[in-house]
Amino acid sequence: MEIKHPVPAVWDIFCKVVDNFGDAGVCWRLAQILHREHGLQVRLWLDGLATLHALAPAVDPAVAAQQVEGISILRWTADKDATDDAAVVIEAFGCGLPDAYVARMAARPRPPLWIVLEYLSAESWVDSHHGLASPHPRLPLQRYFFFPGFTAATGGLLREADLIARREAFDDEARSAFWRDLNFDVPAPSALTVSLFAYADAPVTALLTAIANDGEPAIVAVPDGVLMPAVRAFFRTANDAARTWRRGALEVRALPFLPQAGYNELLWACDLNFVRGEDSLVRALWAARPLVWQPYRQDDGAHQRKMDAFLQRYCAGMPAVVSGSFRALWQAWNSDAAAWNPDLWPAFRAVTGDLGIHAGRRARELADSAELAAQLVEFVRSRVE
Ligand code: TRH
Repeated sequence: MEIKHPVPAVWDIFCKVVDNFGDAGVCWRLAQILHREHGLQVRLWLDGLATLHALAPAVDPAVAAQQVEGISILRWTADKDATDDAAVVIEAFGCGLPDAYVARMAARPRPPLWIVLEYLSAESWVDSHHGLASPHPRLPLQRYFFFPGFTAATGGLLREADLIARREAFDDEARSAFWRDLNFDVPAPSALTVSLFAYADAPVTALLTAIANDGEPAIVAVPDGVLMPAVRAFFRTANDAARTWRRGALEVRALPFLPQAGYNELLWACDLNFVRGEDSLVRALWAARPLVWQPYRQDDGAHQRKMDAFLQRYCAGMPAVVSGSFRALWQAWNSDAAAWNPDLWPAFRAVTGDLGIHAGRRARELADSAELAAQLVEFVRSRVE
């Protein structure tokens, strides 16, 4: 029988909120899985507690040190040093660690394992970079680069152990309860339900116009955020209190920004999900529904390469006629409004049934691969033996 070496119990995760929700969202999810499923003591050092509060309302943004769901959440400010008894230190998205903390890491007889958690990408170079070590330029320390990804050569994707079972148990009754709890009518079965989460530069007006003109009923649910000005402008209303607007076949519902668990349910309750950045993309994949992704825009065009690489992987095995309509809508959604033409939406809508089957297949394949937090734990185990 294989005897597994124990994994050190105390882990620090350092995270800076650059902007948006993804950095905090990924770290919070990772912290929860490490604690709940691997029994680890996790401290999350975060500079943006208000962002985490939006995702996890139990977190009090005014409290510098608190325990939520078994995880220590510590406000991280530039002038404040971190205590340093962790055996594993995760630097999320290259946010940097406090200088004094790093110096003490190097001074310890057995320095902690320093892991840089990187951004998700489907690009092929990730396979050969995952797990590589890089020596610190001045101190006797190594940093290991851990890449999330879609192949067996990468760190995989975050997935709670019970996620797929919870999604499968989310039946019609749960779906109806989801809408009622938000004080909305249960959508008619004939309506296509769509969740819409995107950056402010997405061609929202073009999409809403296309859906309104389509003639087939659709309900678009928009969590509170940067899209609301464009939605209000589309309906020519400044009424902040309104929660539902209609034009033609289109109904738009203004949702609150949901806690992370509620956002899962929104994705399960909808027939089609528009997502952005990193974490909501992964959530949409686990939701096993058709999806449209807007990657986080980067000045050097890296987002376009990321999208192309993802599309290449995701569309493998998709019939050409389906992938043609699918890719066309994705490209237009990631361009400006001038790239839209009236055929895009009807062509996409016509293939949503096929896209649903494909999404189910992809979710099953991905769920057969090793999960990110579990791989991280094994990575640590293999280096402390
Ligand atoms: O918020 P984002 O745009 O974050 C981005 C990306 O992570 C990007 O990689 C990073 O470089 C940039 O920030 C700085 O998108 P993302 O990653 O999908 O994170 C959104 C989080 O918000 C995710 O955890 C889901 C959650 N969410 C809710 O909990 N409730 C909601 O109502 C919505 C819309 C999202």
